[in-house]
Amino acid sequence: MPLLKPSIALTIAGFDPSGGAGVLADVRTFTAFGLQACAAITSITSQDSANVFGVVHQPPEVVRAQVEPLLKGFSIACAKTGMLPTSSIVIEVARLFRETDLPRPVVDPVILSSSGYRLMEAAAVRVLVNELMPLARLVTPNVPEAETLTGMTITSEADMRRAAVAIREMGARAVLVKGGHLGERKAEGGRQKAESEDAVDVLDDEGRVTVFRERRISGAGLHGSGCILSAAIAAGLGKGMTLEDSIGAAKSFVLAAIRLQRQRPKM
Ligand code: PXL
Repeated sequence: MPLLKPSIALTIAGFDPSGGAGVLADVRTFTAFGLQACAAITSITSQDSANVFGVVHQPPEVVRAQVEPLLKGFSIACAKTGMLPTSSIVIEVARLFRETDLPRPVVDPVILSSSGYRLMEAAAVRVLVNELMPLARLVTPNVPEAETLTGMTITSEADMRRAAVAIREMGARAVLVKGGHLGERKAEGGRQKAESEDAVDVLDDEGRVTVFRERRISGAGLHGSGCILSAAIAAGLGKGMTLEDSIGAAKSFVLAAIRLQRQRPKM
């Protein structure tokens, strides 16, 4: 019987040597979903699972040079972008998606590391909005990223819905605002206790809104969970699943990763 050719998934993202985030997390996720993984690196970071110590961003032509041979040799079923640190890299990556038959990517707008290190230049955020967002199948900001993108303050599920609409109006076809950070803020503030028990993500897909609600795992913050989620969503799309089902499966996968991590000794 002929072997089925695996579908190929592409990530364009940063390199985190600890493996928690960035291309290593993406490749692991693609592989877990049964896809063959390809990766192009935008920045080499130096970090452990708690802190970022430094970054060396790649020139845009080096990013392009990594992707171009893949376009010739492979048929890519799905793609995601992660850390795109400079305006010139965002412009180059947008050109790649605009000018080739790469599938519309899942764009994870990585701005800050969980420890607060800036992973994207301020000017590059506007370029991402103008150049890459309109090409995306889905944009996946967490609450602080959605606040940066919109200039809004987000403190409730209603705010998340409004932010999703605002980001769609900037040109994104679909937006998933991830509410994990909202729960943390509320839990810290001790207000609205009942709502803080739930982790809420809001999907606005061309105006169709779906709310994903789960019990919040306190202190769940898994380094790289945003990377894993966006890679898993891209993987679902690459396997022909709907966006909604891809997000549902991706969320289950991230939850399993959080539970697994809790059983592991700290690095
Ligand atoms: O989790 C965001 C993220 C994405 N990509 C890379 C990172 C991080 C966080 O540290 O290092 C490469």
